[in-house]
Amino acid sequence: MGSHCDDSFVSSVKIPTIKFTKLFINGEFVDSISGKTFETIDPRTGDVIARIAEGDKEDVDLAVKAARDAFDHGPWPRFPGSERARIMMKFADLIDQNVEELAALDTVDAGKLFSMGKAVDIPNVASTLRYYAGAADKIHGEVLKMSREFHAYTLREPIGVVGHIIPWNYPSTLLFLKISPALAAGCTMVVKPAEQTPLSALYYAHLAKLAGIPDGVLNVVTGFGPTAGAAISSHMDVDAISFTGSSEVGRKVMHAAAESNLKVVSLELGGKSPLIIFDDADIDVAAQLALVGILFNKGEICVASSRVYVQEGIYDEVVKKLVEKAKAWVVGDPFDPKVQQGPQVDKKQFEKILSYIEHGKREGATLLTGGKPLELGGKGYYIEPTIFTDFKEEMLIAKDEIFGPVMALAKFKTIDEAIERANKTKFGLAAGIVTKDLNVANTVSRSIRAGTIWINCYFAFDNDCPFGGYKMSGFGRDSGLEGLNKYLHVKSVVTPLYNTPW
Ligand code: TXE
Repeated sequence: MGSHCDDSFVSSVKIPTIKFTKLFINGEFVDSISGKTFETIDPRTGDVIARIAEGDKEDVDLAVKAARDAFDHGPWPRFPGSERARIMMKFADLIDQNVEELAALDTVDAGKLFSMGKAVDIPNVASTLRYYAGAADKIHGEVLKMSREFHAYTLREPIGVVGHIIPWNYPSTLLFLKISPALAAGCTMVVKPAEQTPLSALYYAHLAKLAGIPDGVLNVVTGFGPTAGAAISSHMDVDAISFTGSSEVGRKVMHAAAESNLKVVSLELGGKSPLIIFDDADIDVAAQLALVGILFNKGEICVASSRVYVQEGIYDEVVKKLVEKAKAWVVGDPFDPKVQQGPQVDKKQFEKILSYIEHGKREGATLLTGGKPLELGGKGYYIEPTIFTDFKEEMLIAKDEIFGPVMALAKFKTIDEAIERANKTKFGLAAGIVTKDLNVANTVSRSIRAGTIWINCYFAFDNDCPFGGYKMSGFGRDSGLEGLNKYLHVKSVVTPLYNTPW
């Protein structure tokens, strides 16, 4: 069921006035060439927040041209790394000075918790910029030990013009996981935010200009995937593309890259991450981890622990705790500090999640709690925390990424059974293990095919920790120094050691 907050709640937070609604190309806010605009919607009410410039292929062409000129002739890739770092540090300071406004933009646009944005998401964005600023003057190759009499070394050079396509679930975090390392590397870029959440990206573009990022280095084209997004992934003058979104669109991006200029591609796609709880776990801690693992950010997080496997000895107790906790979970206006879960991002996702819940019932899984939309004043896209049990990996609710507050729970007997069932998925983004037994933790972490394994924790992200997928969760890594390397080419330079005639 999920408890819900009083609908009469009135936020004391000032809802931001929307200052930036146009494309940001070559350091200027401009209308789209067609003059078209689209609506961005507040998922708390379904109301229109603002009309945003709708970029298309011609606008992408202008943005790529600006990025190309800035890369081929501008100062950014030619600056010493320390100068890029200085400007990036200033950008981070400006973000710190605008935390409330940025957090509020992501709350009205995506339904994200304001308290979380203010305390975690937006400050982390500044810290990601600082992490990569710290690396900007430490980008170097190595001297090679050649087998003949040559002196040889490698250089690491910026990959060029990068296209970043961003989803709506973490409009700030995912934007900075991509642009921060690319900026540090000396690349120039065209960003397309998701059509559901364009507001904060335009605000960040304004701050980037104030920080002194030269014109053309960071361009933002708002618009839709099949038009603006596709124009970036098929552009002949974009050298690399970094995409986060659905596996279905990831495939299209890769196809467009192959059909155009074979640009470098990295994809961070969906997940169906397992959390395995063993008999020796603390029951309350395990239940809390499992619940937060699926309900955090209303389940709109690619690493959500959407399949939970509990060992038979503690299964009944964990189920009891989980249901109690799910019923006490507070759903409501994301500006209210008491609220733990806001609305789903839009009507399409809301309906998609409800249709998966109906599938779950029809497929024969047992609905333990939740399963319905929440009527909060008759408005908004709120869904009850929902738990199904007795699922089989063949069911749609266990196969597909639902991207909502819907957990599939099952009982297992042995460690081998848990490993086999956890790996029975086309995805491989993350997994969690709860146990006090080191041997069990080590065995399971090496047996699960996924890019991140959390032992006795969940969502433990860090700037230094590479993040990405196995299998259909994609390839390439964001975050950490791996996340910087993807924006760098390695060049080998070779010369005879003793001026030997060649
Ligand atoms: O994603 P899309 P949608 C998953 C999640 C969700 C599902 C659908 O399961 O329910 O995807 O969400 C741009 N060429 N994830 O439809 O369409 C689009 O404009 C180039 C997981 O919103 O993949 C947006 O900017 N770009 C995920 C971005 O791709 C295109 C986060 C993502 O949108 C395009 C989001 C095209 N042809 C959804 N079509 C994660 N891994 O965290 C669309 N886009």
